[in-house]
Amino acid sequence: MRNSYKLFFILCLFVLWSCDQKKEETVLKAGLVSDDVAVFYPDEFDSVNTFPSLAIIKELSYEKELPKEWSIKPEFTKGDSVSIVKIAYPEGTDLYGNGEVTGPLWRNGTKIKLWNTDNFGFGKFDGKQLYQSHPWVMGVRPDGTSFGIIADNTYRQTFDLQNPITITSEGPSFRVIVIEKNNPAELMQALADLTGKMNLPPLWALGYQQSRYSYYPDTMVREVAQTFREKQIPCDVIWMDINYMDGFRIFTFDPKGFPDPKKLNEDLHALDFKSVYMIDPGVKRDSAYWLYQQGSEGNHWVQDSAGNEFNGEVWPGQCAFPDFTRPETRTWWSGLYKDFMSLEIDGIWNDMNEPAVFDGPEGSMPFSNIHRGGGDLPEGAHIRYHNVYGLLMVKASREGIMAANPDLRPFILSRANFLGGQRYAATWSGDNVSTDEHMKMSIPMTITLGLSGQPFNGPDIGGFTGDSNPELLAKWMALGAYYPFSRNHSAIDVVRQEPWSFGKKTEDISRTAVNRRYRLLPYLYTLFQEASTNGMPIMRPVFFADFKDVSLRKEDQAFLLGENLLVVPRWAESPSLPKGDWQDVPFEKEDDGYQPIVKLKDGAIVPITKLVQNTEQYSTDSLTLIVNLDNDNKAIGKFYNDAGQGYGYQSGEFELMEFTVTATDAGAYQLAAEVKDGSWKKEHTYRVGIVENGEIQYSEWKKDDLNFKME
Ligand code: NBV
Repeated sequence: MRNSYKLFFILCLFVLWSCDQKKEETVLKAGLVSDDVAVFYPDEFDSVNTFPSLAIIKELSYEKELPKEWSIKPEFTKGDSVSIVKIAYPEGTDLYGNGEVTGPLWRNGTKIKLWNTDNFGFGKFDGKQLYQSHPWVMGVRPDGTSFGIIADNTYRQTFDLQNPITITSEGPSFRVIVIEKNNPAELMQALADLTGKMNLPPLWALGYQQSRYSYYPDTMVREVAQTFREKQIPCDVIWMDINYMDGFRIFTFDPKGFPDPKKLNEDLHALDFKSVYMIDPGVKRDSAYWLYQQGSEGNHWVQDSAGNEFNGEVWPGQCAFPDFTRPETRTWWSGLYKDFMSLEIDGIWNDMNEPAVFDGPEGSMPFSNIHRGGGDLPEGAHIRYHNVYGLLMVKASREGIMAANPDLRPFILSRANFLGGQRYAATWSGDNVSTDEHMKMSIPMTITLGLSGQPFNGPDIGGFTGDSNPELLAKWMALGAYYPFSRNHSAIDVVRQEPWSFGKKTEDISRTAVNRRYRLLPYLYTLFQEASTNGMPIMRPVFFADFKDVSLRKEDQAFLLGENLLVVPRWAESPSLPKGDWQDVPFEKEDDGYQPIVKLKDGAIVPITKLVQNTEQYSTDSLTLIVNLDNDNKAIGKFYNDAGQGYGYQSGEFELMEFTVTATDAGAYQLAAEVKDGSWKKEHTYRVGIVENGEIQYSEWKKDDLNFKME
């Protein structure tokens, strides 16, 4: 070999070697991003088609190498046009999560598909494919230590929860994030750090809400509102479903049924009601419709694979669909809410945003449709963006509502969403059925969404499709008082199911239930504030009361509301309840046999307030502290309070208090009410109710009288 050739050969080898070194240096396959969060990249990791993550809000850069003892390690393989991840876990681990799912709380052995689907009555695909996607599973080991797994991609994928867990995505290779924590509560907070928290909603959104598909015309809306006030059943919100629109054209009003929506909303406000209106994504393909014209001029529509406007059938007929991956389209969409909200509308309901397309494959768009992207989102096929269509829609809706009403907290309810979607909207579980089975299943469904990052959710109370009946509605209203989102809603073709629709008995049971919710508002609002700051679910599985007690791991009839209340429905069969001296709270003098047994934790205090008919009347001037003294004769509880609306709380206009009640000697108690945070210094008077053996004994606490005697 001539010398020059030799030199060239050596040079080539050197270049190859140094490239390889560089690869070694920069492409770490797994590493810690913090002490207990690891990220794993497959060999063929495809950043172009999986980044940016729409679930994760944190930059995940390696801090350290993965420690040798790290136990939950994904293994990546490629199949026939699928990317597969297998994750083995120790036997005896209990699995939870996966977002919106039918079936039990305990997820071991289940298999679901993540492909947002309009699933009427949960009847399609055996109910294993619903409206939202949460590529998230958590495992709780017998000793309570917990891990969480995020498959950080948006493609259509299945989660098969055997051992190993198999995640099969119809997309390119994606990264997997694994969290390790001491217990599931810490895991929840870590999930919220990564995917974001729900923002504190306006207080009115915590009230009981009444809906139907549809109240029409507006006189019916007024009548329903009036009836709540006459019958003294507390209620905060009336919902307007699609029939308020003119021929199902979004952002319009039916001239006959809803001739003056502003006046309607003002009248509702005069009765201290709020109004929420539905907006779907499909825009009627109608050349005479201003919104369709605007969308076409702005080039805002999702395209088919040939680059033409895609049309599909929804309520209004053939529709075009905004391409929410485009920043310009999101800005346009946001802007539409300005005039709409100026009609004194309080909240927005985004439905059908899977998106549902009646004449499309599996009830949606063809996989090959094009979303053009922009900003940091690359162009991609529908199979990539389908599962986040709803998330991007509600992100834009939220921005629009906030711009329209900068001083008010937004409230949006969305049917479709994705892991992390709690940042933008609350949710409900779609079109359930008026059966005992669906009522009971709503408990694990609500809990599971909470364990998947979405605390603000609940089902249609009474059931959406199929006729409800007096007994079912009574049971469901009694339970519904404890859902984070508490709304009665029903389909167009079923019997009416307002609380009074089935006669006095159901009405009375419903009233008692809703009364309880309103009395519990100080506690409930404190839980919402907690969820908005640290991501803790509002409705929690019973095993959160004792992470090490494995006998609680499958319990999904009873549930916890926050840390201090345990709710046991009357129909629960041999529920597994936590150990300890949980005491029944006797809310009413007489038991109607339907209200769940509500138990207060040992050593805990729950603040409640006087009964009001809506949150406009909410007052915390005089609080009742329900107290369950522990063995040391002590109890502690928290209370959060702010204006219930607006953003003053972000600059300190709130009070976060801690109450301590101590029994000093026989029958004498001391109350300490300490402001822990916030600049508010409100005057409160207190009544202390000590619960013991199903009895409650009240005592007034007068100002400057820190020691008081029980009466
Ligand atoms: O807008 C009508 C309904 C709505 O009431 C329901 O809550 C959504 O889940 N919507 C679905 C469309 C059609 C239901 C058959």
